[in-house]
Amino acid sequence: MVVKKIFGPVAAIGVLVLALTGCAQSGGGESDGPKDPGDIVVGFAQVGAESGWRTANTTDIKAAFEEAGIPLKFSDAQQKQENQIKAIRSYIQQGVDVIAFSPVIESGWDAVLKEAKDAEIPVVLTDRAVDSKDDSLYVSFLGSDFIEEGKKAGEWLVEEYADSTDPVNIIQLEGTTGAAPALDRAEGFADVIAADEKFQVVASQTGDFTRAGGKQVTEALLKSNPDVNVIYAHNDDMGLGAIEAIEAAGLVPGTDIKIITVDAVKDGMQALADGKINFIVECSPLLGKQLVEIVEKVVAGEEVEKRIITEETTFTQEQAIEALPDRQY
Ligand code: GYE
Repeated sequence: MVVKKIFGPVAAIGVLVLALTGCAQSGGGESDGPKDPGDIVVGFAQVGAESGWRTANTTDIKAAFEEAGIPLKFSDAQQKQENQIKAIRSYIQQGVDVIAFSPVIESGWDAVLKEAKDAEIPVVLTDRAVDSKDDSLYVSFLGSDFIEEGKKAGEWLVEEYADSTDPVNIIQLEGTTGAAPALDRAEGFADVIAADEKFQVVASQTGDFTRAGGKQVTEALLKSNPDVNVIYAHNDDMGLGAIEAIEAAGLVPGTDIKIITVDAVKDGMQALADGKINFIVECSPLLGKQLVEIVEKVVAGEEVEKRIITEETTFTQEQAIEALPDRQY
């Protein structure tokens, strides 16, 4: 296997190109000449519409393909793996040139990815990873480093409570069970807070990345853990749901209970600016342009980077106030 380092195109949000492995399969395989954008067909199997992040991601991907003049077949799996598998199988049957998808959970993809490989249809993973051992089942994986995001959340917390020796009781609102961002954001956070035993995750439950889920879980967990100091939510939407539950319990979010979230979508940033959230780790949903670039290269038979990591930052209240007017999503 050839492994070369390459420093590739820097799109709006910037990319860190880690490594380039092997040669991409070329799609379809009927003609040798370069394809017109209008003749390329891409099938995209989206997770769902569970969060502000997801809505921004869908809008960005659709807009990027429209701008590139590449027809996009789009399906929404409503957060169900079986629906995504069905959509991918139908794209295989239709003989699309490239399949892209954001796997709802990490496991269980080998069979359908093998079917795509056998049909010589290259697959691009966007946003979330699969746990397949065989990385020849996909040509590229474009998205964030979720472990790093969890670490950034933990680092802020350690810093925030640096001068205190009292216990810090934390409720964790997990993303969709088995999803890469839920597993990795929990792992990165746990690694960092393990440095000091005053940090205790007293309860951790899934809110499925939705606002309603975050609210419902927080309502229940506040009753069993009245002495909670911090809520760490794996995305803004669950944090926003938690705010509603905290206020309904007669407490002040951001003051009585500190809140850390991940994403930095507009509603989250507004709550941070308003002091209801205390810290947000950014996760960019703007993957459309880079996905188009990958598709164009793959179809042209060019090599593509195997892993492209999105560059991200973090926001405090002051930084959110400053960034909000120009925030795209
Ligand atoms: O953080 C969350 C969404 O996979 C990075 O999914 C994505 C996550 C995002 O529902 O809001």
